[in-house]
Amino acid sequence: MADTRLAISLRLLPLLLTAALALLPVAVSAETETEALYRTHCAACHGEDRLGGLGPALLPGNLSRLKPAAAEAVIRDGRAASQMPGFAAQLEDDQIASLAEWIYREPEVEPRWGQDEILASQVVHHPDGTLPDAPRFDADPLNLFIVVETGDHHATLLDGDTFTPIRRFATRYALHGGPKYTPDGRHVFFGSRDGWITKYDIYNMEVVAEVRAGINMRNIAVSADGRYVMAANYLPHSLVLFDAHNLDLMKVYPAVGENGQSSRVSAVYAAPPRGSFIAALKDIEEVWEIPWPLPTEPVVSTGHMATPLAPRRSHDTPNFRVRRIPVPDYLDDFFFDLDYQHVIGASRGGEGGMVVDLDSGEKVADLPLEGMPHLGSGITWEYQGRRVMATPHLTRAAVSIIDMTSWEVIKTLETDGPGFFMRSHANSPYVWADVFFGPNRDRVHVIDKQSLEIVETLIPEPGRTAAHVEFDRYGEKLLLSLWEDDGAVIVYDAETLEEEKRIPMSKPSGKYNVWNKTRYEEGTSH
Ligand code: DHE
Repeated sequence: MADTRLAISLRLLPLLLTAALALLPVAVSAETETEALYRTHCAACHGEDRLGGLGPALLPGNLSRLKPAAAEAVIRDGRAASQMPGFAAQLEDDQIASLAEWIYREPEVEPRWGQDEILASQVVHHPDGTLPDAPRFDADPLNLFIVVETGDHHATLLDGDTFTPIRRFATRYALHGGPKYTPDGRHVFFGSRDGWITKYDIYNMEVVAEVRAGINMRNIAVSADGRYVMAANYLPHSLVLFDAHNLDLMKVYPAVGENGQSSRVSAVYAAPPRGSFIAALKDIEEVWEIPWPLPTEPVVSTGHMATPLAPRRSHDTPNFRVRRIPVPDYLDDFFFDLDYQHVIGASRGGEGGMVVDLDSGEKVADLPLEGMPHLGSGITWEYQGRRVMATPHLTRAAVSIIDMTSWEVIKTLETDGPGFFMRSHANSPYVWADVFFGPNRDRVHVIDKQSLEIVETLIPEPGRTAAHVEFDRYGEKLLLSLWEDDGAVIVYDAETLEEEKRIPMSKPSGKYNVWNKTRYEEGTSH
C-alpha cells in the first residue's frame, strides 16, 4: 500500500514541479516589478528604504492617516502645492495600484534609526548665538501666533494684536502636535510625523537647526528653561534627548520596560513644577519621568500658572535618568493637573480613564469616561471655588466636566457630535469646543464656564469643518480654523462672539500663542 502511494507521488512530482515553476516567475516578477517601479519613480524623493527624503516616509505607520485609495490618487495625480508630481502619464493603472498596495506593507527588515542615523541627519544652518538678538518686525513678541497650515505644509507667523501675517514659511511634511517655544518666546520647535525636529528663530524668521529623531514620531517637549528637547517615537521604540541650542544629540532611550518588553511611546510632556519630562508608554504599563538639571539661577515666575522659582523635586533620580512609575493600565492619551502632581490618562481601550499620583505611583481614581476621552485636549478652570477639567470625546457626542479634587464627573454635556479640541483662557468666561466628526463638523459650541451650559453654537461656514481655537495673550480675541484646503483662520471677539476678520490659509490646523504657551495658560494645551 505504501509502495503504491509512493509510486503515485513520484509520477505526480514532475507535474507538480512544472506547475510550481509556472507560478513562481509570476509571483517573483510581480514583486520585483513593483520594487523596480519604486526605485525608478519614487526612491529619489522617498528614499531607497522608504524612510523619506525630500518626500515623506512611505511606511505603514507613517501612512496610517492616508487611505490606500487616496494614496493611489496622489501617485496618479500628484499633490497640489507640493513637489509630488502625478505619474498618470508614465504608469498604468495596475502599476499605480501595485505601488499603492506595496507601500502599505511592512518592510522585510525593520528600518533602523539609532544614534548614527540621528547624528548624520543633523543640519545646523545658523549655530546658536550667530543671529541678531532683536526681532526683525514690529509686533509684540509675546503676543505672536504660529499657525500650522497642513494643507500645503507651511506655517504662518501672525501678529496677535493686528492679526496680520508677518511671515509664511515652508515646514517639514505633516507637522503634528503643538510646536513648543523657548520660555523667552524667541525660538519655536516643530515636530513632524516623520520624525523631523525643526528649530526656528522667530526674531530672525529663519530655520536655524534640524534633526531627525525617529521614523514615526509622536511629539516633542521642551524643558522649562528651554535648554533641552525630548522627542517621543512610535518607530523606533525610543525617546531621544537633544541639547536645544543646536539640536545636538544627547541621549537615545530605548523604550524598554522593566519586563524587557519594548514599547511605542505615546507622548512626552514637560512638567515645569517637577523639573522633568513625563512620558507615557503605549505598550507597557509604565510612565517614565526624566528630570532635567535644576537651574543654577532662579527661574522667573511666568504668570498665571507660574512656574515655581525652582522646581520642587519629589524624588532623587539623577538628571536625565529614567524614573519608572508602574501604572495599573496602559496610558495612551493623557493630561496633568496644574501642579503636575497627577497624570490623568485614558486607557488604551478608550473606555475610561484613571488618575495616578506621580510621586507615589498610586492610582487615586478611576474615571468613568467611555467614548474615547481626548484628554490631551483637556483644559481646566475655577468653578465654584474648585478646579474642574473638561475633555471632549473622540467617539461620543459629549464633553465631560470633572471635579479635580473628588475626581467625579460633575457634568456630561451633550454636543452635536464628537469633538477633538477645547480651548479657553483665564480671562474668558467661555470654553470653545469643536464638533470635529460627523455631519455637524461645521459647528462650534461655546460653553459658559460658570453655568456649565452651551450658550451658543456657531456655524462659521455651513458644510465646512470649523475646529481648534486659540486665544490671544489677553483672552480678548481668538482664532478659529476653517479646516479646509482653501480655509482660513477667523478672528472672533471673545466677549461678543462676533466675527471680526478672516485670513485665508491652507487647511490651518493648530494655532499657538507665544504668551499662552510659554505661561502654561490654563485654557491652552501644554
Ligand atoms: Fe493629534 C496634538 C495624538 C490625530 C491634530 N495629537 C496631539 C498630541 C498627541 C496627539 C499626543 C499632543 C502633542 C503635543 O502637542 O505635544 N493625534 C494624536 C493621535 O493619537 C491621533 C488620534 C491619531 C494619530 O494619527 O496620531 C491624532 N491629530 C490627529 C489628527 O487627525 C489631527 C486632527 C490632524 C493632523 O494634523 O494629524 C491632529 N494633534 C493635532 C493638533 C494637535 C495635536 C492640531 C495640537 C493641539 C494643540 O492645541 O496643542
